[in-house]
Amino acid sequence: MTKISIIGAGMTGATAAHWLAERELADIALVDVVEGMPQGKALDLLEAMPVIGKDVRIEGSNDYKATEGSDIIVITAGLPRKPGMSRDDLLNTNADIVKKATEETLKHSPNAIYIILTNPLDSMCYVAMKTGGLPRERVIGQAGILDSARMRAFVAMELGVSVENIACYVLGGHGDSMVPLTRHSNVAGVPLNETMSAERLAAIVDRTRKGGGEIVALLKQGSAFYAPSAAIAQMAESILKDKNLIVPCSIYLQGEYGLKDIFFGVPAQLGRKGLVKVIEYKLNAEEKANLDSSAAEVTETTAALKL
Ligand code: TXD
Repeated sequence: MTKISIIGAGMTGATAAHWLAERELADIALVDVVEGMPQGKALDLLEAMPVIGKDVRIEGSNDYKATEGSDIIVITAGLPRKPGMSRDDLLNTNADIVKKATEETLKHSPNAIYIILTNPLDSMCYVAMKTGGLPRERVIGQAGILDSARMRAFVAMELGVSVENIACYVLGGHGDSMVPLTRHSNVAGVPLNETMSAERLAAIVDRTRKGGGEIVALLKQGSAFYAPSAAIAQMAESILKDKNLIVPCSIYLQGEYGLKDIFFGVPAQLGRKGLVKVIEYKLNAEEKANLDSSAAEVTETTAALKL
């Protein structure tokens, strides 16, 4: 049986286990530093399997040995944002956590593909890749599926159309400088800007950019977890089933989009070996300028890492 280990059994990690178990994709190990918590959540989820009719083994542990033989390692360990706190505030605390999680899991699963969630996302991907000495194909950050899904949800609400008909692409860094590409987004093939007024579209773009903060402000503690963890399940499925799904992810760029040496949100094809290919859109000058300024922010944050 294939196996997915999730490091950090908090809101995002545990909810990812839930979505993954529902898809019966792989056995699951949940690891966290809090004593008893990953064990308790894993047992509770395991006891739900007879009800939903899925044969999935789920183990919770405080020991990295539980991750032995994983095909995919998901890292959600870290501290979430508090209201008013930027993603970058979390930088070096979470870098240490991601570093340790990468080192420890690699000992038990030398060939695993890493899906990183911990914020600030693009920089944490860099930490995992550098710490593990991993090829870029095996380190993929989750942000773009979430940001694009938020935009899709807002468009669906605006137009009263099925979410399935709506394709949106949000690229760039996972921060307020993210770049919703309205020209490439569409509703059943109709360009997005032909489906609503420029004002409504601008409002949706703005809400998308601030989508994470909107939830943080509402929850008062913690940050979004349902949508981010659903995105993990979609990525894991494309990898394990070698579906070659193209979704926006944070990928280490080596010249694509004119950018180098940073993790950055771009459309990426995901298959059994992880990253198969970066898809490059033709961008106009404004789109390119927006991506460049988002890239400058990511570069600055990553440069502040004390590795
Ligand atoms: O789209 C995205 N990339 C994101 C990112 C969407 C949602 C959450 N995002 C980030 O993931 C968020 O900003 C945080 O940096 C992480 C985890 O968010 P979550 O909402 O799941 O936070 P929780 O509920 O606090 O869970 C974090 C868990 C918690 O149980 C801690 O005990 C555990 O991480 N933790 C650790 N586990 C293992 N090892 C170490 N060292 C460790 N430190 C903390």
